[in-house]
Amino acid sequence: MVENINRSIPKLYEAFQECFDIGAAVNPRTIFQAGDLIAHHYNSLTAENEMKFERIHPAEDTYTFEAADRIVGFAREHGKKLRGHTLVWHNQASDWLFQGSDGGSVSRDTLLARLKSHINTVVKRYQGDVYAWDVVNEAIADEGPELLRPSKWLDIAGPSFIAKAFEFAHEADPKALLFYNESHPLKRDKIYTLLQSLRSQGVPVHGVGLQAHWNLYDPGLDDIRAAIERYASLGLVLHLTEMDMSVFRFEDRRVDLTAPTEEMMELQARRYEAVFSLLREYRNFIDSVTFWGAADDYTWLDDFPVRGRKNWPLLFDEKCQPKPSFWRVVSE
Ligand code: 9MR
Repeated sequence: MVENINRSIPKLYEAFQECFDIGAAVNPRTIFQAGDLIAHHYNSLTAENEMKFERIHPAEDTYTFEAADRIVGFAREHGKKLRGHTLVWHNQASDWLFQGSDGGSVSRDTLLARLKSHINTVVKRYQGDVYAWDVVNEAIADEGPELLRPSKWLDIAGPSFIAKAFEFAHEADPKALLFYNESHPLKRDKIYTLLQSLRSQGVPVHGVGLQAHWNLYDPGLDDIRAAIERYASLGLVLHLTEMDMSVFRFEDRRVDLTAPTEEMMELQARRYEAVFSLLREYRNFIDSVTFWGAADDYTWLDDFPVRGRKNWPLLFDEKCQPKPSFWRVVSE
């Protein structure tokens, strides 16, 4: 256990009670190592990897629910909301899904039938626990004029795999809120185009997830504001689904730091303060803000974009103690 938490400090989620839920992405290791911190400060949880295709459905007739079930059990025990992540992604999708019995590419009909069966099984299993699903994750092209990113989903099933996924999820759990989840605020026009087209076809999509993997310098507040306004104009619910604030610029590959500098932590506190003050302004549109981790003892950024380089992107430090960023965010 790394944590020894101070229960007399404000609960993070209570500081935002009038605005939106405050969530954390968790995994079996963090609910074990930092369970008290998670239970104290966050009122919504997302499984970081445990509900993804590859993890939960590694072979056509094999489902591995144990790790996801453990997270669902923790959420139940502590009365936390749960966001489901994620049903369709180009990444962490099992290879068998796209292969036919002859080893070649599967047909469109078979792929869609497999998708339906997967979504039906997973969504029904967590019906009543998971109130919102990231149904499709990062389907939009990172660059260039194309709307959609090249993927096996797109190659085999064509663009309608997106609408199909939402339809299957809605059929499996008509009460679940269904989200399209994407990364960068600069993709906002493409996201808008995709969502508008889904809405005009009557596809059951209820919300946009804005991931928010940001750093001390980028993106600018104006871009964040513009993205929020654009999505809000669609009349959809907005969730910030994967927030963190790396201390490095994306291009910065230096590996010489063993602890964050004071200057970095001050800059981070100012950024978080400014970001949360912006989010409060849009509280009528934003229902949930989830951090992609609970505390700096574990973050996916320790392995990205430089494997093994420590990062300190969250509101609590490696010992689960509140950082300057925490104080600035709760005392607004
Ligand atoms: O945090 C996740 C990390 O542990 C996995 O190795 C990685 C696999 O690509 O996925 C990370 O989570 C991603 C999330 O599911 C979707 N948006 C981007 C996140 C960071 O890569």
